[in-house]
Amino acid sequence: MLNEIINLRTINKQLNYMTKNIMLLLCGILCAQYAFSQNSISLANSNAMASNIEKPMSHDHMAMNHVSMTDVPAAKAVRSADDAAKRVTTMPASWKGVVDKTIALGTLPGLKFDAAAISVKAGSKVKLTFNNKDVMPHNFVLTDIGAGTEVGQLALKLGAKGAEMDYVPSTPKVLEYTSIIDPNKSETIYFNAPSKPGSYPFICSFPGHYIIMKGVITVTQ
Ligand SMILES: [Cu+2]
Repeated sequence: MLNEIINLRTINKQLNYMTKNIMLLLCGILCAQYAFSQNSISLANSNAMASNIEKPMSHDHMAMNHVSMTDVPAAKAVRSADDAAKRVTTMPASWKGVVDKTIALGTLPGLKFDAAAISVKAGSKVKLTFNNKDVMPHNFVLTDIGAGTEVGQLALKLGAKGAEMDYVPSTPKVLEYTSIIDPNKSETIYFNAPSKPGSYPFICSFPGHYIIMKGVITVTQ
């Protein structure tokens, strides 16, 4: 009997130890992945800057193309026009300065948005400012009805190219998004609320955050 108890205790200890190790390993992989992709971006940027310096005043077409490419942040170069249209950071001219709904969304420590439930009218003109007050980078991704988890999982599958895509997968299930916002930075996006009433989940798609960092925008008639 005593032997069995001792055995059980040993097994329990080993299990605890294994769980801790697996958690540490997972954290390590996520951090390394993020750091790696951040480094590739800054390398790409510095290479682009270097080639710019070589030919600053040239007017041939190749060089002009080259210069205009460097004007586009490396992080956005990977996007299709459709995906880029889901992150509009200047007010559309057709709005003529009129916004129906202004949303200020922030973050809290512990992978949380500071508002879990937001309500907007169908089709209304929304100005959303995402202000990251946390110590970790986060983003805001509005998804189609019921698609929060699916989009979070697709973001995980982006792997090494995730960072340059702001961890936003290319899918119709993503409706609007901000880029990944560093601590104490913010970004404002403009979009028309969905025309179909319903519950539209929003998440942070930074790897793994979607599991708990989420909320819902309720679109009303
Ligand atoms: Cu996050």
